[in-house]
Amino acid sequence: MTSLLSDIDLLAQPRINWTREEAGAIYRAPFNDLMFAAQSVHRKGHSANHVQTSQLLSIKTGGCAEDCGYCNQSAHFDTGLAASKLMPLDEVLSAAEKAKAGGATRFCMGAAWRELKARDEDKICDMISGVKAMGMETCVTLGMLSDGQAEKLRSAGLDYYNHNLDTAPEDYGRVISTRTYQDRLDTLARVRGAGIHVCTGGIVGMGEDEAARIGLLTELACMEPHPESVPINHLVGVANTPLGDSEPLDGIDFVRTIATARILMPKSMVRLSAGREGMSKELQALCFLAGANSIFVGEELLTTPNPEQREDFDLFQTLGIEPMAMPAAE
Ligand code: SAM
Ligand code: DTB
Ligand code: SF4
Repeated sequence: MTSLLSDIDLLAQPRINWTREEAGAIYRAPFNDLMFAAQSVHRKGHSANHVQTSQLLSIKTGGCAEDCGYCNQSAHFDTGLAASKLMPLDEVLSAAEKAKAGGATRFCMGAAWRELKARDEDKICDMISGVKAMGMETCVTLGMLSDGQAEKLRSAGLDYYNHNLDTAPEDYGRVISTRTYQDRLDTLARVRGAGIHVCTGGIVGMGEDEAARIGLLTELACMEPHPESVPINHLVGVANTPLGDSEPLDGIDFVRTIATARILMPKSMVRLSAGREGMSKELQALCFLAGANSIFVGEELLTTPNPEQREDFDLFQTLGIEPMAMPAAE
């Protein structure tokens, strides 16, 4: 076994000075060694059989000015998706009530924006405070933030801000041209500075090479402190987007990505995010064994399908997994 995986107590302590060589050695370790270490690290920091559930809502769909090569919502590609205006508050709150009744503990509101504009700030703050008042955790993903906006969102009751690095810095230009990696890091710094929990991860299965996956994981694992929440998305291929026809990532490589995330960021929640619709229950079970402990529930992600509630309930039953309870209010 690589010496990097032999001391579980050491691995269970977060560190932020990972090198790509170390991350690569973990990623490429014999599968059984990798899984054993990932599950051992997982048990040191998390409950073995509990998985957190978040539910997404697209509060503003389509027509986005960015050109992310994977996205259904970019105005640069003709995906056939109808664009909509910002959803009214009452519709957002009734969707949150439904999500809560279905068992989700966090409600994540996503807008297809390049950045949050001043004219929308108050409306978003009302959505956050309304969802918070229901006792759910709140999360939004609204694109880039400028000075002062994160503080405003935090005051409204925001718990998490999602903003993904998506891929390794050297792979970024292949995927997105309308903003830089540094733009993303700047927004994440604003989120962190305002005392909001950071949710950041990436997408795999968009034709990247193994080095790019390892590079993404290393970037995330060198953030200080580690992001509280790390979504690992598998590309949901969308017709007429530049990356829509990418070859799906081999399942074992996907599990290696999850296991490496778990080991590099031992205390973070690792979310098995987009792409579950195309995954067998055996592959999802391996992801949980590798240390994934969060999923998106509900039949839709933002604009693409997610497994039905019944299927996820059956999966949890089969595996003896309990959904995590709502955390106590802060
Ligand atoms: N516009 C905001 C932004 O990009 O930060 C928020 C919404 S955006 C849809 C949130 C994230 O969803 C992206 O960063 C990307 O990682 C993920 N995502 C988008 N389209 C996807 C797809 N087709 N498959 C998998 N993940 C996707
Ligand atoms: C994240 O990492 N994945 C979610 C959430 N953060 C916002 C979004 C997945 C979107 C999948 C494509 C769609 O449904 O449009
Ligand atoms: Fe816009 Fe976000 Fe889609 Fe990029 S991922 S095109 S920023 S909605």
